[in-house]
Amino acid sequence: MTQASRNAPYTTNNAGIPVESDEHSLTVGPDGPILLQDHYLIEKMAQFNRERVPERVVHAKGSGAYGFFEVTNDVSQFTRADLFQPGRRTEMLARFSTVAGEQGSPDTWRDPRGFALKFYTEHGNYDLVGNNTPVFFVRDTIKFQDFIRSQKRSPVTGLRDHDMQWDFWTLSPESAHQVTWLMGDRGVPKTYRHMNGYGSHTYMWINGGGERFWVKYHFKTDQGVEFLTQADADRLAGEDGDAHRRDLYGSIASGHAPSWTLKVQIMPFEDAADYRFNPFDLTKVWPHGDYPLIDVGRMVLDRNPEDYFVHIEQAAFEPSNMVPGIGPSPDKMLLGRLFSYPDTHRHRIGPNYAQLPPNRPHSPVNSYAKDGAMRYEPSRTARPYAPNSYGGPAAEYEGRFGDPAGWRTAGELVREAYKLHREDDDWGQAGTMVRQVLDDAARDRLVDNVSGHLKDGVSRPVLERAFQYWRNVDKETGDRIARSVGEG
Ligand code: HDE
Repeated sequence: MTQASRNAPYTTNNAGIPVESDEHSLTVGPDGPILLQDHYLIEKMAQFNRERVPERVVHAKGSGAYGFFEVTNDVSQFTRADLFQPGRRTEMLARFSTVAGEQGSPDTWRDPRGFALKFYTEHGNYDLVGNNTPVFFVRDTIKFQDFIRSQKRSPVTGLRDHDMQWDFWTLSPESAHQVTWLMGDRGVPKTYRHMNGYGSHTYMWINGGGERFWVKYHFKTDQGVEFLTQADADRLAGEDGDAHRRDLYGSIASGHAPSWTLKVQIMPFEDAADYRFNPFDLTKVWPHGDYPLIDVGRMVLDRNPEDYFVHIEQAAFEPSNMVPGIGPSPDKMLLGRLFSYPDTHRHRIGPNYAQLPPNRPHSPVNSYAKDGAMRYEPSRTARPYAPNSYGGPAAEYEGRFGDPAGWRTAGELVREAYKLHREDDDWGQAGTMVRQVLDDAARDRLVDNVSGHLKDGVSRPVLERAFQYWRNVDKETGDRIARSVGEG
């Protein structure tokens, strides 16, 4: 079939030059040697060998879509951030992911799910990079790398290893709250559409008058929270490793755009110092009775990316992308993340990753950055330095975008745990969840999931610690798990 008869565009090489064939290499006679001058053949092979960028070191398997966020409730008394002003509608990108699995791993492995959002606001990109759980396994950045390695593959066997996982968790009691979430129903959402998203950390909001507030984000799925049992998850992992990716893409393609309702908890700035829990400790939640949920708006994902690699594999989310009216908090995990994400993007994608389609702001970029590999946008000024007297961009933050985020602090340089607040401990909120949030059936599934996980390759000394870990969370639950696994 000729190209003309197929009414298709003619094939070119990467330089736009029409090519003669995708069937036959250039040879001397039909049976002769291939010629080095077959530039197109060489381009095809060389391009193929360079198609991979390093996968994300965590959250490698994921799926994403574009959409919009629209404000439905006036929260301008708490923040001046453009995207949260009444009447605002902001284009956005979301990516959902598992944590420990590689790119080819099944979507239905038991794991927290990444819930990464990029809002293309009038004042630059705002990235809120959360999970489907409101807490995390550790509370100090310095332990994150070790935690992740305990969840991934053994350097000896190349296999994932439950003994490594429980060895780390039982030596890190601060993990108990998140492990309770992980081993419960939230550990395997039915689809990406049937899970909530959380900013997890405490952040700062600043209003137009410069007043500061602490804030936690809750994205409640409008599809309802639904989960898979371990048996269903295991079956699907075998039948269709891309079940969640297929569901998200298919539901958007068929016009069933998933949506989430954003609510926030607001803590007055002055409350933090004396709150009963450390409000910046990422292993803790703020009970809703203390700080009720306030409606903000609605997030809708209604557009699939036209090219998965360009828009999702190269998407670069960074918690450090905070726009005027939003800032960090003293949460040690959040502060560590502010460095890590841009660092990983520069390594994984290159110094000019912010110019790629999913990462490019929809608002003007007037930075003095220039050159570097794969640079695409021209410099905005003939004078690539500040200050300059030739009309180049000038930082005049105070005048137009209000007070920057910040807080007063002082102290000796130490390596110590957070100071405890009066109800801080490692087990209390996990125990409250087991006893007051889970119903009997959910508790039964938690016991089954933990027991099943412990029976699969966890050594005796670690097992004993695991039984005590769960007894510390809730005595009865710990006893049930120990009986089910077989206490030594
Ligand atoms: Fe991440 N995390 N993280 N993480 N994380 C990454 O950045 C990191 C943490 C989360 O869909 C990496 O682009 C540190 C908490 C999501 O592209 C890396 C710490 C939460 C995604 C990184 C944490 C997250 C990542 C690897 C401890 C929920 C995927 C690839 C301080 C609140 C984003 C990348 C996407 C990805 C660092 C802990 C969520 C290595 C240092 C807590 C959703 O930079």
